[in-house]
Amino acid sequence: MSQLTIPEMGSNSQAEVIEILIAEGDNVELEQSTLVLESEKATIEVPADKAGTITKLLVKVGDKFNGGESYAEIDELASVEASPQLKVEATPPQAESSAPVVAQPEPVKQAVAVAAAIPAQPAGDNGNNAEVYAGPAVRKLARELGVDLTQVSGTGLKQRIQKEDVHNFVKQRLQTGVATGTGIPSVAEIDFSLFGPVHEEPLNNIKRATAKAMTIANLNVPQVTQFDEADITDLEAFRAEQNARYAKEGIKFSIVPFVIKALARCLQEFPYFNASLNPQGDGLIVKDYVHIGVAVDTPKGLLVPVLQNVDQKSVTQIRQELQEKAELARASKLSLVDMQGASMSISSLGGIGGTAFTPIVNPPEVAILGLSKATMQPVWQGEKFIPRLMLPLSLSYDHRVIDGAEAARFSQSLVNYLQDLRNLIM
Ligand code: CAO
Repeated sequence: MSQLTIPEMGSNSQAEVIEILIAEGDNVELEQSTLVLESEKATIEVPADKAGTITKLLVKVGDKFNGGESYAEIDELASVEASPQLKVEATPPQAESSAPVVAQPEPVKQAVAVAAAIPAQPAGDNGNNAEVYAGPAVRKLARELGVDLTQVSGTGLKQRIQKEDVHNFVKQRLQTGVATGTGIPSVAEIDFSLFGPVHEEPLNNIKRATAKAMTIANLNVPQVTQFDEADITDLEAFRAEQNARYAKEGIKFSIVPFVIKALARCLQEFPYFNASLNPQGDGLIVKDYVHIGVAVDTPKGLLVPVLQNVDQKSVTQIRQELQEKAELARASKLSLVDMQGASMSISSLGGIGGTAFTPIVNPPEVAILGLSKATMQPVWQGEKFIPRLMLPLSLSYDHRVIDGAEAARFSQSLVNYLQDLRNLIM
């Protein structure tokens, strides 16, 4: 039994296996590409130095080689051994027709010349694409774009697949997707003047930014809304007391500052609500601060100033800050810094009306709380219905980060604090 070996690379740096093009049981020809290695400087295709049937793979993706190591056992059909010739392309990949220009150690430079001179050899992707003719740069591009090379027609010599072929394939797929409704189709353009008089108004900057942010949010975040109700009858009585107490100073508390305070406590209890997905989507950035954004309806559109460190502030301080920030928002005087860094946001439509709604999570936040109008409801108390003031809560959350059960628990915890504010000091 013989072994396939990695040719000497003449370099001190290691190369990592990024693709295995053969499988056990495959018949390989001399010079057929078997592995793709990636070093700091180049992507390298390793040709078979013997022909035969692969009996055992000794390699896996991620393994690192210096050159000279065995990577497969082979039952040889032919005894003629070829001197190993690496096919190398520089990173970033160069055009298929031009030789790479990065500085390479001597043996590799020779191999580049050989690779540029010979026509492309058949090479497969994980054993599935045995008849695909493509160089490493094209394969790399296909991997990055998620293209299955067996579906791409090559326009190069001997149907070799070029980079342009991959780009054209992607372009065509996108167009086909739109035509068949499998992509994101744009809304049909309609000439409304056919139906009656119309006029056009431009969107201001705030509305345009909101439109963009909402599209990004809806396309990226799989969201669910959990509905709940909090009995705020006692909170309302307390609020009325405070309003009477501060009436001379012209200070008035709405429900919102109390909800912000209770929400801050929930964020501490449920840290994944105070988190963001990392850019790779494989981890969470959990925040130790508690900042809450509050959506403010302004004549120019929606703005969301952020109240910082609300966990460390009293309801009185939160009320004061909310009033100031809402005034700044309505006067178009908020700075960008005033609107950044929220842990999560609140959108209150309670002053207007409605029984519930589905607020849209504003990524990278993972949740948003909607408040609707509190109304007197008959609530069953074991023996009879009694009138209670019920506040509707609509909690939208990013289902990639938060499970439904966790959201229900978060919502119930908020209900608990709002029903009895004393829980906040426990
Ligand atoms: N139930 C019943 N009444 C409510 C209430 C609720 N949930 N929320 C507020 N109210 C009452 C207030 O107590 C106040 O009544 P009084 O004048 O009799 O005291 C009145 O409604 C108006 O309140 P407000 O809306 O001016 O003040 P607020 O503190 O409740 O809210 C703010 C502040 C900034 C959140 C609010 O002014 C605002 O802009 N809301 C709109 C937010 C928005 O557009 N959201 C949609 C974004 S898209 O998701």
